[in-house]
Amino acid sequence: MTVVDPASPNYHTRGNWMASSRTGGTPGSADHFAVFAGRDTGALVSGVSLTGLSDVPSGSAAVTFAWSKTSSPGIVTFTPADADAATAAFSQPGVYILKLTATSGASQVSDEVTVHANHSPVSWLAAHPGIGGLTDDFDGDGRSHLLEYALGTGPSVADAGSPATAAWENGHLTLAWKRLRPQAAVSYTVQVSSDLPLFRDASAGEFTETILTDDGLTQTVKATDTIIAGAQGKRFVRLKITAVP
Ligand SMILES: [Ca+2]
Repeated sequence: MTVVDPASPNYHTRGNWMASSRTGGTPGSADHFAVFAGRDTGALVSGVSLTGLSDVPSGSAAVTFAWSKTSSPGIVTFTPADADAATAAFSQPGVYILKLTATSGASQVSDEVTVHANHSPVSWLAAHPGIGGLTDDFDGDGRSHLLEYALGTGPSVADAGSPATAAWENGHLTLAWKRLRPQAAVSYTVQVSSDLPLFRDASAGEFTETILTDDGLTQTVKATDTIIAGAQGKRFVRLKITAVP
């Protein structure tokens, strides 16, 4: 099959295609000026890469870009603030709404992106001066500072009980815990055992994951065992938390 677009005879040439924000356009020819600030993402406060995209009708004036903040619990530093590709660093954790404005002649368009910025273990320690290092336990509650960071709990307030809650639901074992939103510098792995004390990481698909709550920075997540309890011998479950270098 041969498709010919008389309005754009070079449509088949690499480089003549443009991102389009709507269907029905002509290849190689943007029908209106548009900008995309990128997909919402998790990040560390130390910085995140932003990649803006723009769609510009041929013959338009040169495009300039400007990053700014729409909603922000802290200070945002853009490097540089006048390019579609930039990095943003944050003065504190929080949910930030950033805006990319593109200007071409008298035309101006903008788009927003939401960034969920969390501490890294290092910046978390810096925000809690005097408590020691990641392996210390300042409040003596049995949780190292790495665990306090990963669970979103306070290093100066003794926490009671287990940070992960095991339960029995409709014949399936479940484990629920609070975690930082993805892209924080820590990983959470469900481990299983049928023969204590030996545990192994759960296989892909062995547990299904449900997010119960999400406040923008932390989530409560529940992992449900796909195996029906009683269909095999004993089964134990636990949570492993590891710092991601
Ligand atoms: Ca604590």
